[in-house]
Amino acid sequence: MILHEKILAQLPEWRERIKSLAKEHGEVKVDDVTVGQIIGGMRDIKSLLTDVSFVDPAHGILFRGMSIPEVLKKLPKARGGKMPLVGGLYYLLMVGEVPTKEQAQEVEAEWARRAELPDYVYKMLKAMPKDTHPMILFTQAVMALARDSAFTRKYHEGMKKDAYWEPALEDSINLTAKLPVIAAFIYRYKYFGEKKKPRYNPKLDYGANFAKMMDVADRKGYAELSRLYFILHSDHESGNVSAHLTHLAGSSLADIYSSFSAGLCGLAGPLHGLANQECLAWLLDVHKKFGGVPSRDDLYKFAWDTLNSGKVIPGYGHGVLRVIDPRFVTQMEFARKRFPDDELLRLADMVLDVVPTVLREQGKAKNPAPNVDAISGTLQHYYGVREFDFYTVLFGVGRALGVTANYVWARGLGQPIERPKSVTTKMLEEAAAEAMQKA
Ligand code: NMX
Ligand code: MLT
Repeated sequence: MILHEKILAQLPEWRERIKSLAKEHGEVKVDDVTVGQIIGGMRDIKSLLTDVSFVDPAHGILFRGMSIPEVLKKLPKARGGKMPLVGGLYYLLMVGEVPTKEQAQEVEAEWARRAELPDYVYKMLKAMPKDTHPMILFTQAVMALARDSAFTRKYHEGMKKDAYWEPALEDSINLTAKLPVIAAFIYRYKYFGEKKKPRYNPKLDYGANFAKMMDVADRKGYAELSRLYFILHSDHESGNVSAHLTHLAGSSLADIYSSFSAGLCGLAGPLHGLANQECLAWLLDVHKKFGGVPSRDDLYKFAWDTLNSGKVIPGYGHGVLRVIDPRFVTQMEFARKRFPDDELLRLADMVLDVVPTVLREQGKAKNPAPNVDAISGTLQHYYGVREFDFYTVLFGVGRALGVTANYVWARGLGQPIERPKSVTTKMLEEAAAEAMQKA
C-alpha cells in the first residue's frame, strides 16, 4: 500500500533526527512558562511536536509547509472538478510530499476498498433515541469500531514498539474510509428516516461519494464543497482541542478509534467545532428577527446584545491566529464565486463587516476576525444541508485526516505517554513572591 511504503522509507531518517535531538540537545531551552500561561489555558506554550501542520499566527495554517492556496493549486484535482482529491491531501499529510495523480488515486482506491461499515454499527445507531445529537451518534460509531482495531489486536499479540505505526496506519485508513459513510448514514437516517446503508462507489472519489451518499440536489457542486471542506478542516497543528485530545489518548497506546472518539468529544464543544452549528443558528436568528438582511445598525445592536447576554459571538476569535483565518477566506471566495446573491451569504458578509468592530469595541478578544466556523454553515445551507446540528460531524470527518496522520507518526517515532506536571496555587504564589523579591 502506497502510504505504508512511503512512510517506511522515511522512518529511519526521522527516527535518527529525533534520537539525536533528544540525546545531544535534550537540555536546549525552547520556551519559558509564565504564571499567566498556566492560569490561561496553556496558551502558546511550545510543548507539542508535529511536522504534519503548523499554524503561523500571522498567516494561518501550513499543511506540511504549504499554504492553502498552494495546496489547492498543487494537489491533483478530482475528475471534472477544480478542487483537489481528498486522497491527495491525505497523502500530503501522511507522507509530506505532493502526490502525483496516480498516488492520490491509490489512496482513494484504498478508501473505496475499506468503506464498508460493519452491521453492528448500523444497529447501534438505530437503537439510539431519535433526538440524539448527531455528534453523539458519530462519536459512538467511531468508538464502536475500536472492536476491530488491528493495533489493539497486534499489541496484545506482543508486537514490537518499532512496528506500532503499521497497524496504526491500517486502522487509520480503515477509519477515514468509513467516516463519510457513517456521517451520511446519520444524516439520512436522523433527518429523513432512511434506514438503507449508504453505498460507496469505487468509481467516485471521496468528495463525490459523500455528495452521493448525502443525496443532495446539486451533487457536483456539493462534491466540490465537500473536497474543499474536508481539506480545510483536516488539521490545525496539534494544540487545538480535538487534535490534542486525540494525541493525548493515543499516547497511552489507545487505538485510533478510541483516541479519535476522545478528540470528537472535544470537537463537540461550542468553543471548538460546535461553533459551526452555533454560527448558523446565530445567523438564522438575525435573519428571523429582522425578516431578512438587517440594517448595519440593527446588526450592530444585535451583536452587542449577544455579548451583553454573556455569550460569545460564534465564529469569531481564535486561540492562536492573529489575522483573519485563511480557511474563512477560502470558503468565502468559493461562495462568492458560486452563489454571490445568496441572502445568507449577504448576511454573513455584513456580519464580517460589523462583528469585528463590535469585538474591538468590547476590547476583550485578542483577534476579532472570523475563524473557519464563521462561514462553513452558510455554504452547507446553500447546498441544502440545513440541519445545522449536523455540521460538527462534517468538521469531524475532515479533522480525522490530520489527527490520524499525527497518530501514525507519533507511533512511528515512538512518542512517549504524555504527562505534563501540575502545580498548586500556593506554588504559583510562592514563585510570584520570589520574582518580586528579586525585582
Ligand atoms: N465573542 C465574545 N468574546 C470573545 C470572543 C467572541 N467571539 N472571542 C474571544 N472572546 C473573549 C474570550 O471569551 C475572553 O474573555 P474573558 O477574558 O472574559 O475570558 C477574551 O475575549 C480573551 O479571549 P482570547 O484570548 O482572545 O481567546 P481564547 O484563546 O481564550 O479563545 C476562542 C479562543 C476561539 C475560544 C474564542 O475566540 C471564542 O470563544 N470564539 C467564539 C467561539 C468560536 O468561534 N469557536 C471556534 C474556534 C475555531 N474552531 O473551530 O475551533
Ligand atoms: C481548529 O481548527 O482546530 C480551530 O481553529 C481551533 C484551534 O486551532 O485552536
